[in-house]
Amino acid sequence: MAGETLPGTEPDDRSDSIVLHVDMDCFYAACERLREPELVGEPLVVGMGYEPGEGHGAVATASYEARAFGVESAQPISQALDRLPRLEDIDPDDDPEQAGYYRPVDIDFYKEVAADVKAILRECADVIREVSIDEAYLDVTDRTAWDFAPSGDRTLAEGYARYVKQRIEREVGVTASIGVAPNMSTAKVASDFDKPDGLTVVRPGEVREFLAPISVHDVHGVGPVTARELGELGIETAGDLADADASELESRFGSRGRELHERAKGMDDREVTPTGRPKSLSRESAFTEPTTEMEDKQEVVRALARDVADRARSRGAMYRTIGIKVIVPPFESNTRARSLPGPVDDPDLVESVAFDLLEEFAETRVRKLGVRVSNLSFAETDQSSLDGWDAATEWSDSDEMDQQSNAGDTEPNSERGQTDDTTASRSKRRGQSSLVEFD
Ligand code: TTP
Ligand code: MG
Repeated sequence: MAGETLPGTEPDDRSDSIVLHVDMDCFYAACERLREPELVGEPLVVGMGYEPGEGHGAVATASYEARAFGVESAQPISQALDRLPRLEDIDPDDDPEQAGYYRPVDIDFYKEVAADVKAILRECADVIREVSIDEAYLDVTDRTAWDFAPSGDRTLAEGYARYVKQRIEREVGVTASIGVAPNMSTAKVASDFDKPDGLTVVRPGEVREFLAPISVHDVHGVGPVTARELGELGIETAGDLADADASELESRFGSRGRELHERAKGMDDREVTPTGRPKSLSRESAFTEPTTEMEDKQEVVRALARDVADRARSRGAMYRTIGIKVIVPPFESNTRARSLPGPVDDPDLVESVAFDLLEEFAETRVRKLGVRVSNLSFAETDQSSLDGWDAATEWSDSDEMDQQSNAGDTEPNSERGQTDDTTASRSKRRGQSSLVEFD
């Protein structure tokens, strides 16, 4: 994106980004507890390749109560059984408090639960990047702010994260730990900071201080070998790494050395991008100062429309829905979209539909504008393998921009715009179901 500044705008400065990293707590065990509530609060081990009554397999996850007995992920079940005997195996005289429950992995059920969680996450964020069955990054920059809430010492971002967390717990019945930070790698460390059921917020000015005490093992990109080599240099924590001499690190570790140094300082300008094939293509741009001038708005929308249409063409994507997003200060997000009778590849049409939709905002003071094409179809047919993770195709069959605009009543800081198309954008075609790109 560097060097692509649009007229009248400046590229987004991401130091004010708000990224959530959501990681479910002892996820497989939490799923088992959903259908067997008597397991809540008990030591519980979920085993891969495990069969009831047998001793083979490996620990996929252990509840926090089982972890207290020394049971860990990837441990052989036989070793876990030494530390935490199975309830049905103990003698009647033995203390049942010193025994636990064992269950085999049921991945299909866990994917269903994950799909429910991710449907909520999609409603709560403009962009979501799922990284595994129980983990995702959310970009919520346009949904909330780093400002403090009027009543107290919490940021609006913290309140928003709390809302996301509560929705997951209330609607699905499992708990998540969430890290909130201005970038992905810090958010990841933050979600792990206070597990389970944690919420850790690292404000933009606090990143370096927050990271300083963590072990280099937990710095993104540091594996066991690098950690050992760093240890030999007396570098044990992210703070040590941040204070180390960058050129020395570079001579020892090559260009990675500089990268690790930056990560340790909390510098990470990666954008949250969705995984796999996009379900829509979009681009947005912020004005240096909010403006009411229609000419300025049109100029930006024209450039955005051209960019989006070019990208669709270069990816071989046809679109059936064209939409705009209008952010009114401070964070009121309005989306409008119109569907066409069939898929097209027509840059002029993107511009003219976007202009039409913009008319409604002729008098409005706007801070940011976006253009999106969605309801994509691709020239080649079966792209499902590009989706990576299976569940990605399960948890969204509707257009993200529409979802945003029709989001639930309790969503804070987001004005629900009306689209003039909601049903036509519901696409269930495999391979175009889940992913959205807003860059
Ligand atoms: P994690 O998020 O690493 O673990 P977790 O959710 O069980 O526990 P935590 O509260 O610490 O986040 O992994 C998510 C799920 O992936 C986990 O429930 C089981 C599965 N998994 C495996 O099958 N094998 C493994 O080695 C690990 C680490 C996880
Ligand atoms: Mg987890």
